[in-house]
Amino acid sequence: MVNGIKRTLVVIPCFNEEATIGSVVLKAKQYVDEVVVIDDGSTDKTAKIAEYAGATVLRHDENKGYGAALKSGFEYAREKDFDVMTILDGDGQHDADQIQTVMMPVSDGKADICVGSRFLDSTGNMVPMYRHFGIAVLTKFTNAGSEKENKVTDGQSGFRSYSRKAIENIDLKDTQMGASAEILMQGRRMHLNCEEVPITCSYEGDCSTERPVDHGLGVLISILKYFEVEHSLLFFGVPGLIMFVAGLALGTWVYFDFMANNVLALGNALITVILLVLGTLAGITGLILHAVINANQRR
Ligand SMILES: Nc1nc2c(ncn2[C@@H]2O[C@H](COP(=O)(O)OP(=O)(O)OP(=O)(O)O)[C@@H](O)[C@H]2O)c(=O)[nH]1
Ligand SMILES: [Mg+2]
Repeated sequence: MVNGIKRTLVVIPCFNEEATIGSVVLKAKQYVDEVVVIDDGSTDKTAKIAEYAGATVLRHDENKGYGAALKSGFEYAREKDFDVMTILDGDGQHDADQIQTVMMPVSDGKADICVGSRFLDSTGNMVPMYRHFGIAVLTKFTNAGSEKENKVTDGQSGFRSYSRKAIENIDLKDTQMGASAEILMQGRRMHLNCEEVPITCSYEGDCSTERPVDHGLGVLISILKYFEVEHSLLFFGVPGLIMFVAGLALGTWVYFDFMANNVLALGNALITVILLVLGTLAGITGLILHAVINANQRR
């Protein structure tokens, strides 16, 4: 902050975006103090064009993934002491003229994370049906456990703003496309305020650089991994308890059947043992993970 004015940064993660990056940087420059392009090991002229258009370029020697590019953006914002960081894609799908709209709730101190949503106001948005469905499913998972006011309609949007508090506290682990969900899930744990504003997003000529099914599955696995860590007791404990109770019920049936007919139902007896062992193991795993995570957080 200089003389009470917040210092603003735009970060653009890029992998081979020479066709679009120049115009995105030129537009973005009008709205913030500095534009940084994270060139994620591009093999084309992305870095040269971005520099020429007036961006600071940070290069990864090799392609490390979207999440790794975001992580570099967060690190830069921390190092250079920025108050507000806005991230948008370099492939031209986002309209850089909407930077102010996305930045506003954060600059005004109303939110720590502001998500530009493709689904709040559908005018101008042409999200293909299958993507719409995939994003809705992933957003449902991301929102699980969030308070109502922090739930989002577009958990996969890459157009977002972050406050200084978010910049200082978000510590990304996911190096790939799961990063967008991880940020929201971390934000929830840290009680960061989350808001949404409507944005447009272009799908002309399909700008995606990854196959949508791989993309979706990767994100889902990453959300489940985070959920498993965040809610270890629930994740392991509930299935463990269900298996244990089912084992007990089946075991009781096997016992009474044996007493009545003097024949042991071997198959059911085996299933009983498996259910009891798996249930116990899952329960113990949940308890241990829960204790370790709690101890870590207290530290
Ligand atoms: N796919 C991909 N994108 C990267 C990577 N590193 C940086 N990016 C940039 O991240 C932004 C988003 O990537 P896209 O593949 O367009 O993903 P998306 O826009 O969420 O997906 P679509 O809605 O399918 O277009 C783009 O500006 C990419 O250039 C990477 O390793 N892989
Ligand atoms: Mg894209």
